[in-house]
Amino acid sequence: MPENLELVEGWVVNARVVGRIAFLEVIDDLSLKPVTVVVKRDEVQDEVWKAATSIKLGSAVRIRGVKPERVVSRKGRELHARLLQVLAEPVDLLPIDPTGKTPANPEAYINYRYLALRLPRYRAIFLARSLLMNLTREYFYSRGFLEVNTPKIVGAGAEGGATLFVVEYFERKAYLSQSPQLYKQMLMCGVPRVFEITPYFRAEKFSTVRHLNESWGLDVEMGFINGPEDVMDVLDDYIRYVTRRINEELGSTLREQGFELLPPVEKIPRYTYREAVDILRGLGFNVRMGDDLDTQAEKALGEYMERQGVYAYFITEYPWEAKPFYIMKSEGGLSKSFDLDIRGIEVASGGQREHRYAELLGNMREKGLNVEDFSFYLEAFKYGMPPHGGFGLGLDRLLMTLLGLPNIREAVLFPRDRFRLVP
Ligand code: AMO
Repeated sequence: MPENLELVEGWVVNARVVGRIAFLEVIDDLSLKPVTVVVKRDEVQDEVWKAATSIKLGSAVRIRGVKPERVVSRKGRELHARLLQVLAEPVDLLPIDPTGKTPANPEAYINYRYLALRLPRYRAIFLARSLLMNLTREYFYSRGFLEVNTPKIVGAGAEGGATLFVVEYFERKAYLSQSPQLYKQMLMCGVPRVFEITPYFRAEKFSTVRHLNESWGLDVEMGFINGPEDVMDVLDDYIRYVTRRINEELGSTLREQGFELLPPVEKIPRYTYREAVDILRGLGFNVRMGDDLDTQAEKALGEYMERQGVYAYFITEYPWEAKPFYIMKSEGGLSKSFDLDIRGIEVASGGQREHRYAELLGNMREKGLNVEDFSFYLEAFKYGMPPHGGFGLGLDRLLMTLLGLPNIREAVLFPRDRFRLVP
């Protein structure tokens, strides 16, 4: 084999022959643009020319060749082939056009995600997702948070019984974890700051563009806080960090692909629930104090904020009755809670927790919970549990709002919804 040959391995997404030259576009590494492989009749042996001119789109190939001194291809990378090996040919019609010219049925992009990943749009989404995960780890790791992994098969749920998936666990009934809530709080009795990147399993019967039955979240919990503001400060800084870094690292790529990438976020404004209700009433919504804000109201509030140039905002001090038992009460029936909304979609929620044993028991009884089911959790509140708080953030939703995706299913490789269990 001649010296100094470069190697390209990947899939042929486009091919054409012009006289005595064949051009193959091959997607090889994680870049969005293919490398143009130029095969010249006079530079290669007969079988290479034959393979290049009869190649089936979608084939997996291994090519060796030389890089030209001057690149002519507008896509920026070029290789002049010497050797070409077809490793695998499609044996059926491709359900997604590899050239991207003919759009497929929208379901095909989910059913054949691996083929969709050969297209620049889907590569870009999942490059952004991978970067988001990395930045998230890096952010919390470098700020003294312990990364933890809590059980996903559990004996009790924190977010309401109706949305638990039941699992057969030998002679007993168990559930898939809705969130690490109970465990991350218990850990506050031993370490000051934790985070977890985790799946949430929720048996919600919704069929919306923002709900999945298996979604991925970022859970954060911090001890020794002075109030929910300390937690919001961290979440605010994290959002500023990831929006800035994603803009720096993938901004032009994502915009080129047509995504309406969220610009770097500045300090996130905080509105109380009462203020949000007043704004909504001003917009003609009939919201009663105490109501949770529904999707329509959230959306309208998002549009209102966007008109003021605000994409991300906190809504604080929800009525306690609209919040889970673990959230600390505050005066006037309110709570030390917050939600973070981006572009009119709830992306995170959290708050200060009730860390006092007696008050926590009271909260649980008020919400009608069977205290015995939670005794393992309550134990941790007997041995010096400090004031603490945290949040849970939907990473799929964050990616969706960052890129302006119309549907959360686009942000997940193999989404799980009520009707979708395969692939
Ligand atoms: P919550 O139930 O609000 O809070 O969930 C936190 C965030 O997770 C995301 N999320 C979902 N994303 C997609 N599909 C779903 N079905 C789904 N459910 C939730 C949302 C939501 O804001 N334990 C608390 C958090 C805390 O207080 O620390 C909790 O689970 O973006």
